[in-house]
Amino acid sequence: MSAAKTIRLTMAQALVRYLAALRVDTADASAGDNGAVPLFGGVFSIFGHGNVAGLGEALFQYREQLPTYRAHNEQAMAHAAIAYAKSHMRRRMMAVTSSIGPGATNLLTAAALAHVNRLPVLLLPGDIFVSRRPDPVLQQVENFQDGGVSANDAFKPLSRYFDRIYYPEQLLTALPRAIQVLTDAAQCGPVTLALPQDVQTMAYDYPVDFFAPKTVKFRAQGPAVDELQAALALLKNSRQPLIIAGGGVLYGEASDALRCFAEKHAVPVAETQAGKSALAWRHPLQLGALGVTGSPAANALAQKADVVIAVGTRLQDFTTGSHSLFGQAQLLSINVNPVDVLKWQATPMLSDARLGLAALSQGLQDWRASAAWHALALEQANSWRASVDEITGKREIDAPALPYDGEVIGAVQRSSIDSTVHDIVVCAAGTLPAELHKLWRTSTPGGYHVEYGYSCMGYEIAGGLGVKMAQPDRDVIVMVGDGSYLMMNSEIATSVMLDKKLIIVVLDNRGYGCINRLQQACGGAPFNNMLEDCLQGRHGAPAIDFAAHAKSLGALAENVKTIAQLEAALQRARAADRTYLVCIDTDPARSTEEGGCWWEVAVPEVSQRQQVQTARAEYEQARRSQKV
Ligand SMILES: Cc1ncc(C[n+]2csc(CCOP(=O)(O)OP(=O)(O)O)c2C)c(N)n1
Ligand SMILES: [Mg+2]
Repeated sequence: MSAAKTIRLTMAQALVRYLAALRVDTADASAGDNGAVPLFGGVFSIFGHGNVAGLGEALFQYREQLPTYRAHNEQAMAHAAIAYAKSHMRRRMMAVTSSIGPGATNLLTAAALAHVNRLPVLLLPGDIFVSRRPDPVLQQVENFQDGGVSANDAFKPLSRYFDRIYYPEQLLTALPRAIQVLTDAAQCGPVTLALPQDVQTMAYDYPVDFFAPKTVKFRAQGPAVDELQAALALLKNSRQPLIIAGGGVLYGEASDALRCFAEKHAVPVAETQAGKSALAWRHPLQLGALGVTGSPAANALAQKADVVIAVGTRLQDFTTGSHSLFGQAQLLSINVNPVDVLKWQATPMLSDARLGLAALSQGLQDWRASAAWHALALEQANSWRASVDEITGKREIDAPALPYDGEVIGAVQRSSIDSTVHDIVVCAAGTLPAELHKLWRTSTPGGYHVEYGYSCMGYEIAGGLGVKMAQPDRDVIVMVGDGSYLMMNSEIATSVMLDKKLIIVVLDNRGYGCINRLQQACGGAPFNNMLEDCLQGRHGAPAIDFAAHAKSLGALAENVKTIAQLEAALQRARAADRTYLVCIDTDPARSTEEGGCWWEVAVPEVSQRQQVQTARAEYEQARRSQKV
């Protein structure tokens, strides 16, 4: 037997060569060989010691096959990479590399974000020397109990797969496992490969075959026969069913299957934050958003439903109203993840969303929801659509009062003739996710991109960059509060540098408006949220000029006061050749009253404040409606 052909590469070179060789099949045959495109759209990198000499050299060598992008903050780079993958429905992704120490720990928040949202990202933090010869190196966290621990151990609870590459040969097993997790629907999430800086530079004779181009397959498995039978039995007895569409519907590319199921069986659909855009906003059975940020239509039917079909959802508290929303419903759960499928003591159906819905539909034959339920759903959906038009509609005269988020959303959507087809809105935290969940209208899967698993302030602009990199032909609209903007905005400069145009709409209400309202709803005094309620020195809080700030980063920008001015500014933003920011002053007190439901936030049991005591009593009362 002749020895396998080998090639001598450093560990870092082998890693990059392997990533660059991976392909994924896309429906688009014009994309290249058989419609296959690189699985990795590129690598975001900020160099420092721990990655510049080793991995940096390798990335330079393979820069034609695997482009390297530079940004300004490691967390933001990872946000962009995660958004890129989300926008590709998890079929394409990016890697992110950092130096050791602070560069690495800056990635931790993003790792958690990807973990919660089940989104793939490959994190490649530099690590301390395996030899330990120069210890302690600059930025090394020294653990006195365990010599093997570095700052990168903090990634362990935040990664779906973690490995530290102590020896170059280890890549032969670590990389296939990493890619498996990144491309597996059930396990999908962040993968961290910690790369000690000395090992990055060590050479090894790798088998040439290891780097042969491979096309990654995304498995989709249908339900087991017994689980399908149990699900059918439950549904056939149901008269008032409701579907919850979660992110799994989008990631499973099950939008058509969902629509066919809903139409054939007369079952209305409500959407979670991650699932919004699974069904077109104007579909007659589209009830809209569900839960704490839900529409009156969806929440009313959730309370009356006898069976809730939860498809591809984690059932987080915003969806279930902290377990208070589904009055008497039995849950049927269709999910690829064996943990998710167990939640709520559901009738479990471990299955891909598309295959699961198709199998159910076939087994149900001509079963339909009751005619009265169907009629109620159509009527409620229709009436909510009319309310959305009303809430977001054009005002005849610009009122002297400050506009609120719902009116801004309306203006943004009016600023394009085909907003529901062409735009992708990006958001994550603050007042806006609730408003957008209720009010944003989209007809295309992925037209709504709100990170509400981790709801991480600072995701918005960096995430928008990743979305634009994934969908360069769409208008990417980042809607962001002043608080989130100030937390992380530097990738505006990256969007200009990479010519990835964003339209950024900042809603400046002078503070953390949503938390201020939450604080008072819990009986608290307005304290430490709005700038005016914070400790201040001689100069008070500065009047922040968001347009000037964005301009200093290379964007075009303007500040406006009224909805009419906003509409005019958005026309300029749409026509602009680069990232364009429009900032509008908004009302911190107002939010859309229609819809919503209870959300459990613990209120102090004793307090000197009467308002807190009242809120506590209401809290205890509300908890009685929780299904435990
Ligand atoms: C990184 C991070 N820190 C803190 C929070 C808690 N939080 C959620 S929204 C919010 C305030 C957001 O302020 P802003 O962006 O101005 O939006 P607004 O509520 O005023 O509309 C805070 C502090 C968070 N979600 N993420
Ligand atoms: Mg604010």
